[in-house]
Amino acid sequence: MKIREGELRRLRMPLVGPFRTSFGTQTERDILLVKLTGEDSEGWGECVAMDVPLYSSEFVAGCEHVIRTWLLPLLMRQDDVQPEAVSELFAPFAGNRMAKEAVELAVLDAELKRRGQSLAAYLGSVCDRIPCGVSVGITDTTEQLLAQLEGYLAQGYQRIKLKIEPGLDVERVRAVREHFGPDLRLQVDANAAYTLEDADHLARLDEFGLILIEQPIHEEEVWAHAKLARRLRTPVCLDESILSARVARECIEIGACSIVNIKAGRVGGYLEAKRIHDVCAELGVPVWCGGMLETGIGRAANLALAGLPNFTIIGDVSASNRFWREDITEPFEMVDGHIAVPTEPGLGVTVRQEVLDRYTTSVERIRA
Ligand code: OSB
Ligand code: MG
Repeated sequence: MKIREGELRRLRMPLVGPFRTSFGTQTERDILLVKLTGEDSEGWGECVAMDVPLYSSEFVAGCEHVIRTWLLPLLMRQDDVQPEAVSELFAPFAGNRMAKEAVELAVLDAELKRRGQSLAAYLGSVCDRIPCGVSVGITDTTEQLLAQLEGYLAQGYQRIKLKIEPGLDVERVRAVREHFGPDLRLQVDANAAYTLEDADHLARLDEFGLILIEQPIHEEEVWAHAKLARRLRTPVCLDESILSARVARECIEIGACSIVNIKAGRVGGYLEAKRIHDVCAELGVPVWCGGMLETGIGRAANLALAGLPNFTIIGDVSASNRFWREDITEPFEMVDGHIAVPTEPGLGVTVRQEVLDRYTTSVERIRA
């Protein structure tokens, strides 16, 4: 496929409610979309970078700059672009994985539409629907947290992830356990808010039967995670630290984690995400699909990925209305605690132009 035109579009979309993590509170999302047009096909990609570099070093304006200045011009100089060649084409540029992922996803969508194949079938999905979990932000009070969980469980969510931070951890988890009982599937995510010094404190979570604790320590301290893992009964899962299949293998081999959160944006694309899935399967480590407050575009791709066979832990796969009053594609709805995996070619979603235009703050077109 020859790429004729690239479109970079920024959106500002309000969240249905504030989302607080140990690194900050979000009330809206600044989203970058990439649209690629070839001779007979077009495709969409979503960049998951946040507007401020708090979760990782990438941020949306930086991704836009990288895509506009280096990635798209290089892509548009190619006579034939195939999704399998994109990551190698971009390999000379260090890092910038979220920028690369957005472009690769648009190539995948456009090319798979030409091939008449869904992203799920292409990646090797074995499921037609995915069980739903929800990531729940830190609340001001325990009562608010319990009320929110009541609501999510009534809707059918099958697993709860609680964001935690020092001071809002053990007692919150205890309250949730006491209120909802031992059968609730429960895990926590610290977004790197602790250090190895907190090992004894974090071991107090052991009594609550958590599925896992996600990224307790700074992303660069993988050896500290290995030492922590030996002091906890709760399995340690890594998110921010896992930047590639290579890193995933190393982290597993040194014992830094026994479960992996896979987010395509964090690792540079859905093909690298699949490679991480494969490495983890080879090493006997279960994986689950993370999320980054995606619109229907990124959500469709996550559903396709989450259907791979080693996604044996319920992920942050939630319905469109978890974050949005109105989605820019047809909304993903949860039925009996599951969301159906799109089956149409490519991402299998249609962008609603009228909704898109209402949330758009800027559009830039780049021609070959
Ligand atoms: O650490 O998993 C995380 C959202 C933004 C940045 C980091 C994380 C998250 C979430 C939300 O937990 C997951 C979702 O999109 O449902
Ligand atoms: Mg996380």
